[in-house]
Amino acid sequence: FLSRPSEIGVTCVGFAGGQNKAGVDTGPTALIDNGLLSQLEKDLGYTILHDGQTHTYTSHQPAPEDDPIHRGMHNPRAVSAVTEQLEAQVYAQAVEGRFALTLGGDHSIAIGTIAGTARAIRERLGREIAVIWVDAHADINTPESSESGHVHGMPVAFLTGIAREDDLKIFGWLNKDTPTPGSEGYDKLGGKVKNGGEGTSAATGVLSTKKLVYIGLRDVDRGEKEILRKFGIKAFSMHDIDKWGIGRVMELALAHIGSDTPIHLSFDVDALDPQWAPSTGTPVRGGLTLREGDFIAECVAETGSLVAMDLVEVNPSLEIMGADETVRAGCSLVRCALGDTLL
Ligand code: 6HN
Ligand code: MN
Ligand code: MN
Ligand code: MN
Repeated sequence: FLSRPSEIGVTCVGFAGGQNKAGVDTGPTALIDNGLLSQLEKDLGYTILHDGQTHTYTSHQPAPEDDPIHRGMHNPRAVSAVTEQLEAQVYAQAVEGRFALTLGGDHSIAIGTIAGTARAIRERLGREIAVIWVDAHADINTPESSESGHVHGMPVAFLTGIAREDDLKIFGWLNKDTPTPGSEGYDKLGGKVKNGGEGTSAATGVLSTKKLVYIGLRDVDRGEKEILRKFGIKAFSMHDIDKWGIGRVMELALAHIGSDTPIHLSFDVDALDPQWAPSTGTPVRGGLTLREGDFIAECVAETGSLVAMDLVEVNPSLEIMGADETVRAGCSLVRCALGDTLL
């Protein structure tokens, strides 16, 4: 149902406000300076549509003094404004049938990219997307369960509707079209209430919890584990990868999504072991090898259903010795997702 896109719409997001370490905003420039876009163009034959900018969205962001902590979240209005803008940019690419490639930036930007892809695919193909989230972390904290207050640990909660805000300037724009929790027929989490009884463990957001698969998890907060269990979310941890091997895990992950489902791949470079990707804000040892990371991207490419990808959390300013390695690993992941290593 999908033909291989010949055009890639690239969006570079120089944003670091979802966490507290400077430098992740320069990730896109580092990836492009390493030749990523020319590799996609010259070696793989794609047409690249890129405005040549790394967007900082400064005119959309409130001044820091106008963006106080809300429900424990740091920079909530800035992250909301940037992701709302990004949603429209990614939508504009994907709705034209282009592969939407977004270079981050911290992982909070996935609020915008996934919402944009979901809207475009719904409109263009009448289909719900699935998301493969490759990360050391689950990024599914609610503002209340988060210990850090960093929104890059929360994007999945907002996308699935597990976390919600009515304030349009604080992610309320995300659930304009989905029911308000607690309204008639819905429980406090936005889950559909069956036969007037307890709410089911289904939330309503731009992404269904049933269409989400994690790979590479190894640092999941206690509150997040509870959420994963409550909503029955499919997750393959490093333990699962050690046990079954990455080949089997990819078979299971893709089987869960089902064939013929448009896929958005959200790849946090910290899924890789710090040996391969040390220049990232929240490194966790015991991660994927470079080959396992590339293999994941290759398997997703092989489905022919990949419509969008984020590559996030490359922070060239951390670990001066290793920045090059991390950037090269990031470029490799993107090339593999776009079919480079498939014969
Ligand atoms: N990331 N679970 C931690 C938190 O602050 O909520 C870490 C989040 C990391 C987010 O790597 O994209
Ligand atoms: Mn992440
Ligand atoms: Mn992470
Ligand atoms: Mn932790």
